Amino acid sequence: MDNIRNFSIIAHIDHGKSTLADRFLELTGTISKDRIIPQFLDKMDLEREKGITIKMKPVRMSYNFNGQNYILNLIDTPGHVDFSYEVSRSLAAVEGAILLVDATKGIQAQTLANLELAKKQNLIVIPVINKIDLEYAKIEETKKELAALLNIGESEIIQISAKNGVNIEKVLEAIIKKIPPPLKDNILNPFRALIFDSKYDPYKGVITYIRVIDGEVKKGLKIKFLAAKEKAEVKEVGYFNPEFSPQEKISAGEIGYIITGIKDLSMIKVGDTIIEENNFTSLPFPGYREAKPMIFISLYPQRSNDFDLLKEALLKLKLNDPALVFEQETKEALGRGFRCGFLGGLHAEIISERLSREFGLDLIISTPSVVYKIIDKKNKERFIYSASDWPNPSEIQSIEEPWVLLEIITPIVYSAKISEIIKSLRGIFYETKYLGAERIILVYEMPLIEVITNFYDKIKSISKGFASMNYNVIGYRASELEKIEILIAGKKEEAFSKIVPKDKILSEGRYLVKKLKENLPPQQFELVIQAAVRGKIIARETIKARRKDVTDYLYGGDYTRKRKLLEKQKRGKKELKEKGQLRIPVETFFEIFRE
Ligand SMILES: Nc1nc2c(ncn2[C@@H]2O[C@H](COP(=O)(O)OP(=O)(O)OP(=O)(O)O)[C@@H](O)[C@H]2O)c(=O)[nH]1
Ligand SMILES: [Mg+2]
Repeated sequence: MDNIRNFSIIAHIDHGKSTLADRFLELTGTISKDRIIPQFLDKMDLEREKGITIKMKPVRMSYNFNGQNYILNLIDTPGHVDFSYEVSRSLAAVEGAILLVDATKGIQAQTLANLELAKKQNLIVIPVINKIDLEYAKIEETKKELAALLNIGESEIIQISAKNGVNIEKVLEAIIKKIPPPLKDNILNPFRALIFDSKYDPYKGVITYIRVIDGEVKKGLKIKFLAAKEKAEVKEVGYFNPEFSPQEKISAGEIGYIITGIKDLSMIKVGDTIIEENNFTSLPFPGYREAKPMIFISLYPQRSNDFDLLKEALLKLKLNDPALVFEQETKEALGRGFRCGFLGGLHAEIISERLSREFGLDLIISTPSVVYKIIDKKNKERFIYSASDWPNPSEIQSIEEPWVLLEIITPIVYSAKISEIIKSLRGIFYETKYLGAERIILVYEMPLIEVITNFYDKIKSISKGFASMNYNVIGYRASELEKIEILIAGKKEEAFSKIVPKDKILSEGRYLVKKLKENLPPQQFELVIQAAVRGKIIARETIKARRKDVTDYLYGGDYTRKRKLLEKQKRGKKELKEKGQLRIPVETFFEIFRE
């Protein structure tokens, strides 16, 4: 047990976590050099297409240092702000974290946010500067910033190139020397483990990812889940190699998985504690704080028969992504579906894509919405999660929407342009703070809805990728808002309804119909698209009737991938055509929501 080290790699997005993990896998011989592909642990289709990590990934490695063999349990984490729940969960399973900073970018918003998470868990932090091979790397400056942030000497910071494999051994040495091994005495206690992640497997049922805190677990052990109050028998235990690798047992201090054959999806909760069945004294771990959804989207199956499939799919995805929340709802125009809560726009897009790809579901997806507070004429408070539930204007006395305190770290040269955008999105200046000589932290107050819909992409592109942001909800504020409704071929399409500030009705209405025109698949007949407010038409576009092959129009972009999609979604398409209904691919919805 003295030779075990458990650690995560944390950083801002793209700072090189998964690339560093590649070098660890190589150097420890976990994966042979000829089998390594860049970002080896990013296995999911969507991770590879988007070039980002979405899920945390545990992997067990063994490494010989000074004649001693060590077990290194690594958890690679995502850097995008929408997946910070993955980071916080991984940190509860380890004793230390590598804090990686890209030398060309310096400290960024999620460097700070993730460091905070690590500190809260009292983890040992190993500071590492990456990408020193790049010509424009600002190594000295970054070192200064990081030393000041952590209150340490600059000599403690390791400089590496994860891409070229420079100084990786030094990081492994620091892990072994600085991060403490798990507590020794715990091995004598009865078995107790924390569930930090889980996954559904069609053959094996639920696979729970655990950090064993006390005792050990073997096949045949009778266990119980404390919060869920359920019992089960262990069918298989193992390590992450990174594939599931069955073992005789896993013991205190180790990270691994157990399979119990449970198929009831609502039974296993990430953050729950597992103990031996006949143990009545062990206490539960504090568990995880619940993820707090920021935006809501309604998902409806395009074929009403798919409702049960959608429900099952959401339950399965929730096992793998506890930040997803959902609740059943019924709407006149759309039938039975789910109101889903997400941590941000990318999170919503990823889940919707996974529903489509992994479960072959065709979905109707509503415009992303925050939770609006409406005081009606009878002085009653109502919370509205979707534009389609917006009350009749005659019933509304006042409206409030959530606001955030927004912090943007940017090189000073881009700050004027960024401030301009923020102001156009109703932002109110709060303060600026300086970070070194060339960078600044802009602090603004802004409506949450403006922050979570494409704002990040905008400031990224303006700042050539150098600006980063973080935000916290500060409460509700009064707003003047209106609902824009969309009519396609004269029929109201509730999914596209949107709540906008009163003074932006016209520009938003025009923009929405134009966006729909550009993205909707043409039909056999001319299609009129209209935007209306309080029953009055404010904008209009027409899509000409289609002539040629539908598939050309249905999908833009990469043809082979779309082709595969098409195969998957064939089921039921004919039925829709016969009914003359629009069929819209998942990515088209998000294309339309993007500004
Ligand atoms: N030149 C150079 N590029 C690097 C280095 N390390 C990583 N990169 C590149 O940086 C990009 C992002 O690397 P990733 O390893 O995916 O970054 P990440 O931190 O895992 O990203 P997320 O998981 O999405 O947060 C890739 O294009 C890498 O090739 C390095 O040391 N030098
Ligand atoms: Mg990654």
